[in-house]
Amino acid sequence: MPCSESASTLITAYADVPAFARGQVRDLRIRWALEELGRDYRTELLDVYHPRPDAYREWQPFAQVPAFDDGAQRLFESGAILLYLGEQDERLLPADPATRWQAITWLFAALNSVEPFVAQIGALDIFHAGKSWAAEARPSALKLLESRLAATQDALGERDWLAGTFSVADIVMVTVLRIIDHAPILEAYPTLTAYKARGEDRPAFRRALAEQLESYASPAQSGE
Ligand SMILES: N[C@@H](CCC(=O)N[C@@H](CS)C(=O)NCC(=O)O)C(=O)O
Repeated sequence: MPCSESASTLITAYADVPAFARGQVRDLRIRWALEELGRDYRTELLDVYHPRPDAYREWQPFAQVPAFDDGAQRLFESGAILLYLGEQDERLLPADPATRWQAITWLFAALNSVEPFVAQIGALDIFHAGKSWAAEARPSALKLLESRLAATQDALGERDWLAGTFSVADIVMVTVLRIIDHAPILEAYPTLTAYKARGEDRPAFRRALAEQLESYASPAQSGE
């Protein structure tokens, strides 16, 4: 397992999270990328239930995870960290300029044109569950999300991966699509469903997910 106490690459994650967040926290993206490379990393585990130490904001201004430090760069934002890792290895970001720019374009599209709509549904369903205004807002939020999912599916077409070959864009898009695992939304998009399953079937993804889940201090509680 690339998780090693002596590794020079450090990422932040949470020591524990509620059940609904397990397998969703964005350190998974960085763990997945590092697993694809077989690169050792260690984790600094923070407390999600209490304000993060003030000093942490000097590294991650929003006091969120993940943050990244390899001794050369201290970074935050999962997309930027993935780009940085991709620059170092064409298994994450293809060398051919046309393919590389497709991957970068889709990385931004996943973060900026799909994730906000997916996150909106996640917030309404999970953080605001049971509130009448959330139930009222959901149909229009769902409609917007569905149009983004349809467009993504059309654009993916027959390809296995967004840029034609696996890249950081797929790490983000697959983890973005996982955010709506709690609801039967993606099943109306068979090509995207198969794409997400292809990503989740990669040994590096499975190792990354196992590492994240194993790092949590307490077993998942039902109803958390
Ligand atoms: N845009 C950031 C989002 C990071 C983010 O949302 N982190 C969440 C966990 S997935 C977090 O730390 N939430 C706790 C908080 O905001 O206090 C990225 O992609 O790195």
